[in-house]
Amino acid sequence: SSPAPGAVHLPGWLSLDEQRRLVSACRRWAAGPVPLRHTRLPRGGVMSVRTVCLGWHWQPYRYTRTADDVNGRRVAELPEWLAEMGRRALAAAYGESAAREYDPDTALVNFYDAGARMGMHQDKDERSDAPVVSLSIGDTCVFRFGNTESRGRPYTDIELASGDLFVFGGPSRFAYHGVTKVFPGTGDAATGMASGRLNLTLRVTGLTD
Ligand code: MD5
Ligand code: FE
Repeated sequence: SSPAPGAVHLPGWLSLDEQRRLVSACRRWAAGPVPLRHTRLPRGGVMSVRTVCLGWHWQPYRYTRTADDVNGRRVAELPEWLAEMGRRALAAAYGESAAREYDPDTALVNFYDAGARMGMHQDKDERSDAPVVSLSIGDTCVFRFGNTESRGRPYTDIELASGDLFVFGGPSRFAYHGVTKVFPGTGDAATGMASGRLNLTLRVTGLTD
């Protein structure tokens, strides 16, 4: 379905096997070279979500190649198979011609435990307006999809479940959004996520070294 112009939600787009492979790859990336961590915010806060990045390292509010806020190591490369999965996602959402030109260079992998949330924010550290591909695995969450003007109303609460694809393009690319709740025990342990939620986003940073 399309909850807003440029936004496309395809429930259950990932097969169980694809989910299982993504979970196991994300667990490998979580081990390093830059380990999974709670991102520190510039004003002293710490995010409840834990994150690991590929290609480029995101820290609020910029992308770097080395994780100077964690351990100083260079982030792992974004594998070509994952960029290819991003193109297949774009093909499913927008069609083949949009997909051919899509070349994501970073992935952010977010792990949510039962208490984790993500406050309303815009993703604007990228120097590109290319779409963001979002893949969810594990527990169902409430995703709050807002507007481009403010954190407040109007917004729409959408449940994102295991296997769901969401593509944010066009005017929805810079909408405020967040995760207000995770429902414990709603995932299928066969994915490899015994508890919690995993979200993987593919993005184009528009940066060059
Ligand atoms: C998540 N992650 O479920 C979400 C999925 C993040 C983040 O928000 O920044 O790591 S990505 C949702 C997204 C991306 C770009 C635009 C919009 C939503 N949007 O306009 O709603 O962990
Ligand atoms: Fe975001």
